[in-house]
Amino acid sequence: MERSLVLVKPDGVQRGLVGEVIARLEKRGLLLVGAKFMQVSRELAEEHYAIHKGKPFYEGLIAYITSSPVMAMAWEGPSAIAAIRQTMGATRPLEAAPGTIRHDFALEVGRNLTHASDSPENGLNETALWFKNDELTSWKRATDPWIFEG
Ligand code: IDP
Ligand code: MG
Repeated sequence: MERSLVLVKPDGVQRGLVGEVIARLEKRGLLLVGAKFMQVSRELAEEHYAIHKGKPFYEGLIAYITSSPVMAMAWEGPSAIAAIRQTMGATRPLEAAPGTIRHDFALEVGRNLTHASDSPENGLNETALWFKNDELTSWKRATDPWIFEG
């Protein structure tokens, strides 16, 4: 099982797409283990996007992610990292495959609606950055054996 941080970023919240994102991940079979609706501080934004510091879009990215509340979630599943990034689509919406969230609802890279972790290691690190231990729930879903083969 892998774990990913998922954010519905401020544009997704403002546009009423929180439910759409959750519905797609739920229907895919991924398991929700944590969620909170929150305003992102500059400090958290800088830590989360530290890898992008110095890039031309960095200041705009920090302004974007702190501009309005986000829906922060932790999702689990087998190969959750690849599955969730596939459901989100490519970073640039015009390169995202039809049927993905970024294809279906976005046009510009700086307003691409969602964040998802890009490796199992970052999935654990990012969920630890955004959630306290007691904000994550370990649970068995009744349908797990019908979705998870192992
Ligand atoms: P990802 O969100 O698909 O993992 P990253 O390359 O990690 O993509 O970039 C993080 C976020 O930074 C993107 O989702 C997007 O919002 C923003 N971003 C990336 N590249 C650009 C750019 O060239 N211009 C504006 N924003 C960008
Ligand atoms: Mg990324």
